[in-house]
Amino acid sequence: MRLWIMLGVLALLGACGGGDDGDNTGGQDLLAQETEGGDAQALTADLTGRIYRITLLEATAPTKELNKVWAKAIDEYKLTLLFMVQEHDPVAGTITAAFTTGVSEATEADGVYTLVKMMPALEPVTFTAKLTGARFDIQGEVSFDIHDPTVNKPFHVEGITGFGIFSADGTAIEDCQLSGGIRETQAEGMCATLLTLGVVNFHWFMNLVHICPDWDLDSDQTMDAYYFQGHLEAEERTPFYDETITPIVPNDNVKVCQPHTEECIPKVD
Ligand SMILES: [Ca+2]
Repeated sequence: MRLWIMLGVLALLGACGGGDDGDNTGGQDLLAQETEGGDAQALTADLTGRIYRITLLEATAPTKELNKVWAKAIDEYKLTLLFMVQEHDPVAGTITAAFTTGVSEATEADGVYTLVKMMPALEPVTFTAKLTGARFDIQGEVSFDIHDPTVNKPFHVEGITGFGIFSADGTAIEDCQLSGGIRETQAEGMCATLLTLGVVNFHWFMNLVHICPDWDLDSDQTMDAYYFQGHLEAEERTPFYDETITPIVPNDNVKVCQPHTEECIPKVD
């Protein structure tokens, strides 16, 4: 199960009324959480060089309906998202970290998947975070590229803000809250392989299910991006990490859709 299939399922669920309505307010909800979550535990570990694989990804907007599908893909190592701490400066209270989409090699026996190796599939994006105890706050806004074999290009998530909390021993990220946006123009040229529809233009699909841009990323009073919000957990998997960049093998079937630039029609209740 790939990410875009999951997003497709998400959209379908939303279209069928199975999800919450996602009363989005841009990054305001997250900023409120950031303000409240100040009681970080102590951090006793040096984080430099540690690699974390995301083991839980749960959307809180626009719907929660997809989280079980994500859990399965992560469990099977088909969805590999990685945080890497490149430098931890306990005196300055900062970390320099990187994010990338990776690919995993795993074995399966009786339905149980065992990781063999992980490799980055895209050049990691580096960001800095302020460290308060075991809590890190991403400084400014960052952009991540996420890719898997079911899309024709990485989808670019920008305007990302958020925070997370390491376990005291540094072997896990116990909670991380993130939000960001995907521009409508990115979706217009994106072909995605959806579980029920095959290869379709993602913008066409979003319009089909009346999910319209709900975030004004460039503050020009016109909605231009889809707002996503969620939280994740991660565990350290440093011994299984290979720094060799291993691009995801393109799926030729994903390249056949046409651009779709029609205007989104919001759903009328
Ligand atoms: Ca705008």
